[in-house]
Formats: sequence, structure tokens, C-alpha cells
Amino acid sequence: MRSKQNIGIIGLAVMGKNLALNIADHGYTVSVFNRSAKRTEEFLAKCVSTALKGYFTLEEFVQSLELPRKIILMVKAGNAVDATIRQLKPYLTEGDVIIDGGNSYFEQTINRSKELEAEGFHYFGVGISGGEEGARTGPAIMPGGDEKAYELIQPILTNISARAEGEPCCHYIGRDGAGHFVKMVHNGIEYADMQLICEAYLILKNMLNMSPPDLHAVFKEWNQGELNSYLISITSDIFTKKDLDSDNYLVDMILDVAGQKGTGKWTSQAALDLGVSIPTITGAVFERYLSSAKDLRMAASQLYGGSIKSEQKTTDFAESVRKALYASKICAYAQGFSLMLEASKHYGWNLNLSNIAKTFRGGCIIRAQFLNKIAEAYQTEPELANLLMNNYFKTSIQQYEQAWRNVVSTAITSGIPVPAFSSAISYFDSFRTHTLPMNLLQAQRDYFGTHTYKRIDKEGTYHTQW
Ligand code: NBP
Repeated sequence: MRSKQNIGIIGLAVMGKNLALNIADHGYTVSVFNRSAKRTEEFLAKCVSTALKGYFTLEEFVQSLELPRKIILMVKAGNAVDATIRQLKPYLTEGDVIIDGGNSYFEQTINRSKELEAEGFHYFGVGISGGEEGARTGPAIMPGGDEKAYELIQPILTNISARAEGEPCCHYIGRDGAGHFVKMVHNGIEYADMQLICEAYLILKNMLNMSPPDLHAVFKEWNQGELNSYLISITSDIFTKKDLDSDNYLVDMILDVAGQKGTGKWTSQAALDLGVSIPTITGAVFERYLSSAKDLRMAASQLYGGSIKSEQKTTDFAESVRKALYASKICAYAQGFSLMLEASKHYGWNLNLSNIAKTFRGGCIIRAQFLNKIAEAYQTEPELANLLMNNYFKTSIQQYEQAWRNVVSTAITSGIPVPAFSSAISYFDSFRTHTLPMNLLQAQRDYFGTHTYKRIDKEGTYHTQW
């Protein structure tokens, strides 16, 4: 009898095919299936490994797998996931495990989990980060689902994940939608991180007149220190690339209109629903929207007479920009982790924020040395309400605060758009302010809407005839 395969993958686009190869590299046998046969044929034609077998009907694909079956869906998020599950179910046996490895919206994962677990299947929403390269060589993996059933898939997921400081970047996250929620917040933080780097670039370019080679050198140097990260490293690389069609550097030939696939928007929506303030992440999403209005921005630039006043600074200013970037980055991560903390309470996920920071250290886009500090912070204080309350981050912010204020105020005075830098410093200022002006706001609400207010000197709820 033909021996059964260890695991199956449905969906052979960029992520699915690379994940299949990665799993096969780790000694597992893998069956693959794709809705359109052409992709399967192309994949099999290039594939030399005998560990991989392709199928052209879902029934044969399912029958090829050992029990309990473990099937990873790497199809487009949304309807494609539901359609695949619907077509798959008639061939499955109770106890089989379906793993959605795409970027599904976490609430859809919660609903699918409920439905499939009631039918006797195990369902996992697994965040997989790192794009094509991560899928091939080791992604960061965020599994969400039934903790007991997790042992069925834990060895494979752990083996194929990235490693950081010898540890796998794969930790069980929590029930149902927890893994997809954490992956979504990872992407939200990524939006903020990228936007902050772009603002640092704009400031350096305009205030210090830096060319792409200068910028390459600055980012390369920054990557040697506490900002060490994948995003800083690729940014440094980007500044070395010459354009093939002109004498310019490629970065200067790229249109300033940002794309997005929606996970930053979802993070912002989740924050609004859960009542958590994440202005730097949301600001980064809004800036991508504003970038899309290129024609309108060009017209406004005519109307208001250009954009940026150039104020030449000395090279020490670059060090201040580095400090401002680091302090802002702390605030962006503080926001993302606060959102996960609130979601953990709301959905009863019992998230281990230290393990989540460790998971982010390798394989994924926001991988950075700095995540060790976050992991340590939550390891020592699992109940930490906000990263800004941790001693290490407090010291960093205090050391850099003056430079940070100087950079943000100089950028604003010069007309350089810094929505992420300025929202980060405003977040910090609101966070550390003992008395916000919400006393007046409460008075206004009570004045026009009888919304009542509380007093600082006695218990109770009050209304005034203003
Ligand atoms: P895509 O998101 O581009 O999806 C293409 C795959 O979905 C193809 O295999 C396609 O089959 C299949 N598919 C579609 Br579209 N509709 C289907 C349906 N109704 N039934 C069955 N299959 C259907 O692929 P990807 O970029 O590899 O990403 C896969 C997942 O991983 C997504 O959720 C994505 O958001 C996530 N992700 C992607 C990246 C990345 O860097 N690309 C990174 C991290 C996570 P077909 O060949 O027949 O059209």
C-alpha cells in the first residue's frame, strides 16, 4: 500500500509553494493541491523532491494524507477560504486539522473555528509572516486554535519556523482568532515602523541634503546599533540601487504613492472597536491614503507654494533623527502591544506578550534586536500595562526626549510632513500627562447633551444646568 503523506497544502501561489518546499526540506512528506491545475503542473514540473506529491482532485488529495489529516490553506483571504473549506469538508474525517495560514480577518477565524469545531474538526488560524523568503526559509509563525490539538501540528510548525537566538519563532498564541489577531497587529506595527523610517529619510534628505549614497551610509550605521532590524537593513540597501533606465538612483524614480493590502486598516478598526489608542499605526495607514491623492497633492503644492523649507543642519542632526526614530518606534510598539493586551482581555486569549515579542524576532518583517527588550519587559512584568511603564524604555525615552522634540518641532517648522513622528510624541505626551483637558470636554458634553460628569473631590455623577 502506498504510504500516506504527512501534511497537505492547498494553494500554490507565492506563499503556498514556498511553504511546501520548506516543509519538505524538514523531512516531511507533503501533498499539494491548487484550484487551477496549471499552477500545480508548473510547481511539479520545477520540483525535484520526491517528498512532494501533487493532486488534481480534492478527494485524491485528502485521501493521500495520514490521519488525523493536517491541511494548510494558503489561499487568498476571505471567500476563497470559505469556498475551500466547503469543498474540502465532505472528504474529511472527524479529528482532522484545518490550518488557515493566510491573512484572514481574525473575526472570520473565530466564526470558522466555532463552526468547524462544532462539526468535530480542529481549526487553526495561523499567522505566517515573512513573505516569500520567509515561507521558503523560515517564517515567524503565530498559531491560534485549540491548545490541546496544537500538539498535532506543533512539531511541524516549530521545525519550519525561523530561529532567533536559537529559539524557534513559533509560539502557541491562543484560542480561535488569537493567531490571526497577533499577525494583524504585527502588520499594523510594520506600517508604523515603515512610515517612521520614511519620515526619518525625508528629514535627512531635506535638512542635511543627503544623497542616496549618504543615506545608505547613515542607515547602515544605524543598523549596527539599537535600531538594528530587517527594515533598517533593507532601507540601507535600497539606497544603493541605480536605475537601469536613467542615471539616477532607483528610489528617486519611484512614484510616491503607497499601496496596501488592508491589514493596517484592520488593525486600526480593531483598535477603534476595542477602544485602544494607536495613533502612530493609524497615522501610517492614513498617510498611505493621502499619498494616493497624488494629483490633488500636486495641485495643493502649487496652491500653497511648494512644500518644504530647507533649513540646513549640521551632521549632528542625523544623530538626533536616529534618537527621534528610536523613541517614536518605542511608542509605535507600545501602541501595538497595548492593543494585543486589550484584545487578550476582551477575547479571553491569555496572550503571552513576551512570547509574542520573541516570535517577532525572526523570519518576519518587523524582526529587530529591539524585540529582545520587549520580550524581557513582559517576561519580568507579564502584567505590564504599557511598554512606556518599563524601566528600560523609560530610560531610553528620557535620554532621547530632547532630541526627539527638537527633530519633530524642526520638521514641523520646516513644513516636512511627519505624521508618525508627531503622533508618537503626542501619544507620549498624552500618556505622561497628569491632567488632560478632558475636564473641559466633559463640561461641554454635559452642557449640550446632559451627558453628566464626575468630580475630582467626591464620588457620584453630576449634571449642571449650564
Ligand atoms: P494569494 O493571496 O495571491 O492567493 C492566490 C491563491 O488563492 C491561489 O492559489 C488561488 O488559486 C487561490 N484561490 C483564490 Br484567489 N480563490 C480561490 C477559491 N475560490 N478557491 C480556492 N482557491 C482559491 O496567494 P499568496 O500571496 O500566496 O498568499 C496566500 C495567503 O497568505 C493570503 O492570505 C495572503 O494574504 C497571505 N500572505 C501572503 C504574503 C505574501 O507575501 N504574498 C505574506 C504573508 C501572508 P488559483 O491559482 O486557482 O487562482
